Amino acid sequence: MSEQFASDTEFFAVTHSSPPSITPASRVVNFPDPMLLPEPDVDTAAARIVSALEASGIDTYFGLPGGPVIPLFDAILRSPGSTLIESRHETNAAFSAIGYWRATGKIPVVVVTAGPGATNVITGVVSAHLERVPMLVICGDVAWASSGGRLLQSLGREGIGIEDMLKNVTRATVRVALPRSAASQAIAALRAATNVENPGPALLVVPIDCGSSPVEFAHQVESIRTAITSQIDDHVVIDVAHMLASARRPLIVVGAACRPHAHAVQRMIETLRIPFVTTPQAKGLIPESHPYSLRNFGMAGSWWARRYTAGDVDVALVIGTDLDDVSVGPTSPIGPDGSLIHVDLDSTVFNRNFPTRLGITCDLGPFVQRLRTVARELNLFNPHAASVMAEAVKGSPFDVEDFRVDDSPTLAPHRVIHDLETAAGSNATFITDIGEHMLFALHYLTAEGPTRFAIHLGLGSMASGICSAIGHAIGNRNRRVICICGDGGMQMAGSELLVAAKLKLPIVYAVFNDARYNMVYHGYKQLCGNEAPWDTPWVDFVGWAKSMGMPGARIDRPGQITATLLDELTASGLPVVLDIRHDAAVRIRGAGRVEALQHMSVPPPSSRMPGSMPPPSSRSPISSRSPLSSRVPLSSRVPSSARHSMLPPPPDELGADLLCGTPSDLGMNKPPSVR
Ligand SMILES: Cc1ncc(C[n+]2csc(CCOP(=O)(O)OP(=O)(O)O)c2C)c(N)n1
Ligand SMILES: [Mg+2]
Repeated sequence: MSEQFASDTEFFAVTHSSPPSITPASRVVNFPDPMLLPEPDVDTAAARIVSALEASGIDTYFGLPGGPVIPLFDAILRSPGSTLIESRHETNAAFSAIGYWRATGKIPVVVVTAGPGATNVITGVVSAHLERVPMLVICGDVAWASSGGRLLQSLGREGIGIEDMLKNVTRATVRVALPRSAASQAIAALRAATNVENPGPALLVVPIDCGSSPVEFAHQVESIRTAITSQIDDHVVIDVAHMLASARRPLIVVGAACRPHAHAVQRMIETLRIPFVTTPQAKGLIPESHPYSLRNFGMAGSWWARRYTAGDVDVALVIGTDLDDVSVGPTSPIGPDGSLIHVDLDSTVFNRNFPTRLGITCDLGPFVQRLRTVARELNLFNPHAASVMAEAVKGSPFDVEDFRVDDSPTLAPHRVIHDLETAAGSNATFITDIGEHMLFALHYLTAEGPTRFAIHLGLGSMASGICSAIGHAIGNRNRRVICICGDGGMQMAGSELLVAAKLKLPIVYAVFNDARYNMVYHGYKQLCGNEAPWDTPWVDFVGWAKSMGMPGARIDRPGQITATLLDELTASGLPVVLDIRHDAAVRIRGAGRVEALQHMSVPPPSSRMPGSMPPPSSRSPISSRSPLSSRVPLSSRVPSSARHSMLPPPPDELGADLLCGTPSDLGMNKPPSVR
């Protein structure tokens, strides 16, 4: 068992004879005793693993078979409670698994074979790691124990060394060494993946000789997880409530880690009466039509968010995001002399791209609930924020205000988004892939709840959305799933549509077809002043869909995508491909990937240099588990000279795109057309 797991001290193992001394709390997860499980038909170690996982709530496996992993696939196929989704590529399996988890909250298992199966899955595992998606990754392996010779596809130390390869991106790496311990080890890996403080992928390697061995005896172990008790220091919460209530221009930044607590965050915002933005990955977490919503911040951020943050926010409460470049975009969530309060379970996100005035390490749900309660009890709310916000939202939040009625014959991408949104109906979930098309989805879609929008910007890998859409559709068959993607992504992962067809998932794939890597095209032109086509011949995606037995339609006019069209196309229950010939020259001003890369291509400002940070005593994050040692007023803890905004660029570059915009556009109600 890996060191990572061995050092994990929050789990307690007790025998049946000694009842647990720990009081189970609401977050306690019980893992089964492998010995108490019903005997599977074939009691190989692999079958015991599958039985143990089934008893832990695992019902869906994503993967691709191969020789060394065959005992596991056999066990899954024989298990009545387990469903196997066979993907066309291992990383796509992991992306689909991420989507399944997002749609259901159920832990997925990804099963791959030794050698290329394991190396292929890595991108998807990294994505799950960065998005903190709990996931068990099972790799079959050759019979390494009999080694000393040379074996094709060996994942062991003398071969590929998969444990070393994945150690940075997994919560545990566990190799089954004894058939009788296999089920316990699988549960150990699952436990590490579902660690509530740091969820993510965990690796279980099952060599074929272990997996196929009969198991007559297994250890009797019962595990009980202790609850996390996030003891929030009330003095901290009261300080935060006062700061927000008395701020001149306050802001709440809602990140993706707030997803399980969306309702509590909304109620806290309503009590404090403070405008909020969501990061791209949190888009829709609180309905974007909410009266305090400035819509999404960061990449392709709304003009409401950009206008509001252009005015030097003096107190920002940032919850559940690392404030990376795509979460923030061209305007800073905090003004030069403002106070940034950062709340996260992971304290390593504090004081990175922006100086943190106060870092609070805690469970987000209890924190926002406590903040709301304190604000209500003390009757604290911000009386000015609504009028400050009213100024920022006088103009349109959209880059092209009248995008819904843009009848340009060349078919503007923003018009496509409107047509899709209207045709899809209020029950749809939109998932976007990675590329220029995602900027239009982020900017122009209005997401009305936490299940209405998904983007996988942890890694930002092409194909992530295309495959995640499959997991979403498996997880909730009552929702219409629309995937916005590019022709490049489709060429990379389009074969996964065969999986959706096999499962009869009527996902609508809206392919923004421009016969090129449009995001790279614009980026190269903007960064290097040069043009390269990065193109492919025009692919006829309707014909391509037809060749795989799926319906499709060519879209080249505004208003062509309607509810009737989508109903007709999805009537067969198969996935549908829309080949959308849009105008690839249309951009959203500023706030894109290209602008972020431009800012990264120059040395960081001097304030970012070592030595310019605030002294450690004044910038140490405060853990909710270690009460504040001093009661120094928060406003005096960080010298104002040290509270520069480090990223993004200075206000004079606000939202300006070299090609199509200037800061003076900021105050305009109707930004000029970008064409
Ligand atoms: C796996 C992977 N390879 C490369 C990239 C870099 N990249 C980002 S967007 C993009 C172009 C995507 O093209 P397409 O799917 O056609 O979308 P478009 O930008 O044209 O809308 C590329 C190559 C990436 N993000 N992921
Ligand atoms: Mg393209």
